[in-house]
Amino acid sequence: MISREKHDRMANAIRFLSMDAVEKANSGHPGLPMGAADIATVLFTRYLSFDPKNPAWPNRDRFVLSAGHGSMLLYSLLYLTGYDDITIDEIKNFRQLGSRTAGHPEYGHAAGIETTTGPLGQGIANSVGMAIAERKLREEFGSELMGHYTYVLAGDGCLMEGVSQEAIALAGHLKLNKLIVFWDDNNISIDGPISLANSTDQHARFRACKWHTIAVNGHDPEAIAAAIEEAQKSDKPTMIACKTVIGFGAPNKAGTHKVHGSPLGAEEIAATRKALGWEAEAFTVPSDVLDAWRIAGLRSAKARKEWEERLEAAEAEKKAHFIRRFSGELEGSLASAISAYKQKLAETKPSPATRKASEDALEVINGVLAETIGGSADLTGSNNTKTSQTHSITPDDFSGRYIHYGVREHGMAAAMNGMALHGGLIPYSGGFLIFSDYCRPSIRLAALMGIRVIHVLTHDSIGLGEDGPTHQPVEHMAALRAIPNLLMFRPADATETAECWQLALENRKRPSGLALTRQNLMAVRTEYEEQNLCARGAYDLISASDAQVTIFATGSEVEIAVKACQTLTAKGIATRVVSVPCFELFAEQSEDYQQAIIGTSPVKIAVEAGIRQGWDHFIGNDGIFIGMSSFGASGPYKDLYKHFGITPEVVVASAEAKLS
Ligand SMILES: Cc1ncc(C[n+]2csc(CCOP(=O)(O)OP(=O)(O)O)c2C)c(N)n1
Repeated sequence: MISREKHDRMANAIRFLSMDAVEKANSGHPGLPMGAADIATVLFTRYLSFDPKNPAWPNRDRFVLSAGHGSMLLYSLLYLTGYDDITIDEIKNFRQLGSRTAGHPEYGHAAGIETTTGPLGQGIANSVGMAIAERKLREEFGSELMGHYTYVLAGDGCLMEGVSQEAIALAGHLKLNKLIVFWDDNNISIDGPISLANSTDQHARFRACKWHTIAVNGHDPEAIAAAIEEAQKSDKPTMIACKTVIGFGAPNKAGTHKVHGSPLGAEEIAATRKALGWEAEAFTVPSDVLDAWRIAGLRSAKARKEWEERLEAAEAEKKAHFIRRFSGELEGSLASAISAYKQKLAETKPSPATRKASEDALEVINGVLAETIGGSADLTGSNNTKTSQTHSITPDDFSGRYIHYGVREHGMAAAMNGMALHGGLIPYSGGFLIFSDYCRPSIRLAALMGIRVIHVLTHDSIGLGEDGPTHQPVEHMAALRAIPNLLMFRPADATETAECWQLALENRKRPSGLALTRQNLMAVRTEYEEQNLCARGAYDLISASDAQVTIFATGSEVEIAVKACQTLTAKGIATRVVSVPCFELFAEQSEDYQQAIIGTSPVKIAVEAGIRQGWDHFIGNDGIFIGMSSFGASGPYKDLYKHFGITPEVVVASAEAKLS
């Protein structure tokens, strides 16, 4: 039992580390850590099951600081509870180049940072994915190996962001009762009081989404503790509204937006020291307080050890499977299964849409990998993401492997990040490429964090036809290619689709997107190649020595390139075709390889039913680009290709004109 006095001193340690670090950095957000210190102290000293010396323990409780600007709250907690990564020097180096204590918590910088937060709303939406992962893995491996809570601290900002609504609705629907959100209900954001912009009754909102809600004084440790215990017993996810004072303890600035995002200043810090009776110097935590925190950090070591014993005692195959799943390694037999499938494709030479080819590839993949968890934002039949192995998950039955995310692309992408971060699962989703715009903030964070999530993005061009320009991606490939560390694949046929899927799965430290067609495509890869030709990003599909014309193309336009090549070759014009399924992988090849692929043809043409941006790397700024420079239109897709001049005839005519 921690006395009130001890609790206050422990919470004040967070407050002073935070305000002193922000002061030293001359930048940062002291208000939230000071206001939420009591909540965090109760959670970390009494309830959170975690082990700073074994931070990756798969069955630890997850804590997500969704309000990432309050990063000093998390860094203080990690230092105080004894994580090796966050030393007092790291705290002193808050926000400095190369420190682990970046402005906002960054996944991978230090153990204990479960996800990168800062873009408001993302953390709470990630946490829904973490809670889904916990529930799914508990179903799969049993509660002796999986059974933990996911706790979130979210601010007004997180709850105002739209993505939080998608996340909350999904969590309530799925009855994720081990998800517990603390709302730092302090009435303040940057512009001033929340009343400037928001009148939402958050309790009514959460309840409407099938959550349990509780309201407490966020500075009353016993009330917070009682709320957590009540939440743990709930059969629904719980939101605990904690009334707090932002910048608690600062005599002149507490409760105002002045403490949100600026240093308090020496004078106010001195006044706060006086007000809270804190005599220790900056960055010094009194030894009794530090000891109490370190003891709190040891609280769950026994639970972790017992868990390890249970894993050790598990049946050998189950144990090995669990360990592999959390290592992120793929099943060894995947490569041979894909080879066998490619062999079959070479024999049958099918001509499906690549969205259907993706389903067929997934049928193979899902048969080998138990860790894939599919889904779609209400476009299952269009995205072809459901296979015979992936039954639907329902609120009361998590034995399936397929999530009906509802029409919630952003929430889906953020939840997928949470699942990947949790470990044990490889999430893939389905949506339209056009609506990658709705997922973009989460895809960007997946790329920044370096996590494996795979987005199946179908209906990838004007080739979708009649739905028209609102649904036809034009700038999307270029926009997604602009995100560092994201692999964007646009396969040309069934074989390339299988290869791109394999690459997406094998790339453990980055997310992938697969842009796939609605319309059928002819097989362009007709011979079996053991090697994954897409792995180099671009390769010679049709070679020609002394080619006068080289045509580069992706996805559905490879077929157009091949047909144009046939005509040009028949006319005696030596022509090559280069398939370019992935810009990013190509950019990683040796200079020699890149130069050889780009080649020296006097005429270089790129064909992609999107914008030119990015293609000059292949064709030079004097190259010919055949694609889109406007929005699309509604009509049968063949008419659209003609209307926008993306045809073999136009390619041939352009090549001839340039050569003459
Ligand atoms: C998506 C997004 N938009 C804007 C911001 C900039 N921003 C950072 S904190 C903040 C206000 C947050 O208010 P609240 O959650 O109440 O935090 P508190 O003031 O209590 O610290 C804003 C707008 C952001 N980080 N993310």
